[in-house]
Amino acid sequence: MAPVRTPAELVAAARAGDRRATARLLTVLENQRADDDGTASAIAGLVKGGDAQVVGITGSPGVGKSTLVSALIGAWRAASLRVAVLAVDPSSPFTGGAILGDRVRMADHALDPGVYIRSVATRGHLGGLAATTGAAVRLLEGLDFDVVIVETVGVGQAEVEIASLADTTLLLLAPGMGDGIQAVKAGVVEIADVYVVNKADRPGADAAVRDLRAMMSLVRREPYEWRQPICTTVASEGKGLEELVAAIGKHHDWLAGGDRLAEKRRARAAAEIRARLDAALRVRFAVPEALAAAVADGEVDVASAVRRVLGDTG
Ligand SMILES: Nc1nc2c(ncn2[C@@H]2O[C@H](COP(=O)(O)OP(=O)(O)OP(=O)(O)O)[C@@H](O)[C@H]2O)c(=O)[nH]1
Ligand SMILES: [Mg+2]
Repeated sequence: MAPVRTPAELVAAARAGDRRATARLLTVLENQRADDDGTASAIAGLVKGGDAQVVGITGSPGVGKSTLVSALIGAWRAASLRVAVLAVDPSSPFTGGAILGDRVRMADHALDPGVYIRSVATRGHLGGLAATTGAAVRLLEGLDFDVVIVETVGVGQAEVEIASLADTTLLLLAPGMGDGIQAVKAGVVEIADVYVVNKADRPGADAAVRDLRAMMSLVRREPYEWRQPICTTVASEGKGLEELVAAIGKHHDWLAGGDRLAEKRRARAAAEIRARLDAALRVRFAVPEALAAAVADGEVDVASAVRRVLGDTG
């Protein structure tokens, strides 16, 4: 049996492209309890000071996210950048069929030591996406990846959370899905930095771009604010990739100007701390069943119940 490797050994191996070591480190982070982080802290201390470009990709199921991720990996690898992908599945506590599909679509890169792909399940984890994925992103940064891609299906809270995590957030749409309208409803438009109309080989792509333009013209922007570009791609054929990569680079340059990137990093750190704090508080301050019953029966009001849980008798 192979000897157990110390965190320092694992980090050195992961930096050299050993994917099993990277996986091991991520597993340690994932399995840490909300209120206990001895080993995780040791690892965090070893991987300080990375600086990756974090790119979030969200959009409805089947819109082509994983196919685009695979194409983007190809583009960045061609530029000799090390790329890590976290495929987040917010709906499942396990890594299920959808992720299997992801693996198939990203299989081109399976043997490349400069690429690391991992599925992350967030349901059932205290703190949700921000807590689980935030730590993973930071670890990958510290392991000297140049780009960390976070793919998550655009359902519920996940797409808003991804924006707080990523430097640049891509919103993928496909023609004929009525996506433009859906996006407005969900407020996703606010969080996207780059729009991508994928499946441009299908009818309706021009209309989708027009819809997006019309929608954006309704939003007032100050001159110093970022204006989201609209890219069109055929991810399955690698079409439009160059323009998309350029748009992502441009947004990164815009962030890097002024204090915006540092501001984003601070906001990301704060979101992660809040998520973990939330989880830790829930563990520390469990709600007694008798107290819940008392509130349900109207004997105690909720505000008093909260004070009681916090041990605040004053
Ligand atoms: N015609 C066409 N098909 C595409 C394009 N991009 C992706 N597809 C196909 O669309 C299907 C879904 O692609 P995925 O990349 O798995 O989509 P996804 O958004 O990752 O899906 P989930 O992870 O399940 O939400 C696959 O069959 C792809 O081959 C495209 O540009 N044009
Ligand atoms: Mg996918």
